[in-house]
Amino acid sequence: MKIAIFDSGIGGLTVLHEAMKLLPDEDYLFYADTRHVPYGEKSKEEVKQYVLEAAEYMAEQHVKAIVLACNTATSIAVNELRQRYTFPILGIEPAVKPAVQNSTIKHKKVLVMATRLTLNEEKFHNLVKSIDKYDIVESLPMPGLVELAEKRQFDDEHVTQYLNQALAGYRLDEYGTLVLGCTHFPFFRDQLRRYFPQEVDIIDGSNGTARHLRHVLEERGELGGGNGQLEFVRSSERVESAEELADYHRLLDRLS
Ligand code: DGN
Repeated sequence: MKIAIFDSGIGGLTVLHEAMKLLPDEDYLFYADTRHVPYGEKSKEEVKQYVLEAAEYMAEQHVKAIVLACNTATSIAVNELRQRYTFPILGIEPAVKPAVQNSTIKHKKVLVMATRLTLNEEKFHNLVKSIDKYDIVESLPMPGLVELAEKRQFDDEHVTQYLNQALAGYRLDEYGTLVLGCTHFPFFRDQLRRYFPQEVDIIDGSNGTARHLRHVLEERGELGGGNGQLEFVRSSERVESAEELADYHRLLDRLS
């Protein structure tokens, strides 16, 4: 049985990449809902519908777990999916807790970058409320980074143009930690790095999610049994073309 890793687009590859490093003896199905990407600017109801449809497809593929490698999908649909299925459903959410601990020590603030939908959700507000005692957490939607990633525009020219505009007016030396709260954003880690002082820690949840996955499978006695086989699906259609498969492999290489 395989592990399904889901995202609206290529962001989930950042989690798949970590999972493959940590759990090489598994088989993986990577599902990208490319027909409906981006989720971040859509309504909650629409996104929930898309995620439920995708989960139905994945559940039919004999998976032993589904990882929602998408902060937006997690905040909208993880609870409902857990009620529907008996196998584990894992999610990802902005790493606010470690960021607050880290920034408090430094007497600095936290900047959380994510999609608008994630940042507007009650789940995020409750998370921040329970942790942010000194009111140091700020958030910034970065929809342009999802768009650039989906268009494979990783070059400095496009990215710099967007980041200059998005970060204008921010005193970036006031932050101690930057949280990448959207799985698409680690593709731009190096470029973001250049904007922030060296002491700013940049964190994302991909490694933590992979470790959580290992823990859950271990507890259930379901670790291993595969050999790193990878299969890609786009909005419930299997990716067969050599060109598209090569694109996914190039993206995974980019994360190495
Ligand atoms: N990668 C997704 C996330 O982590 O929220 C969202 C991307 C999108 O569809 N806007």
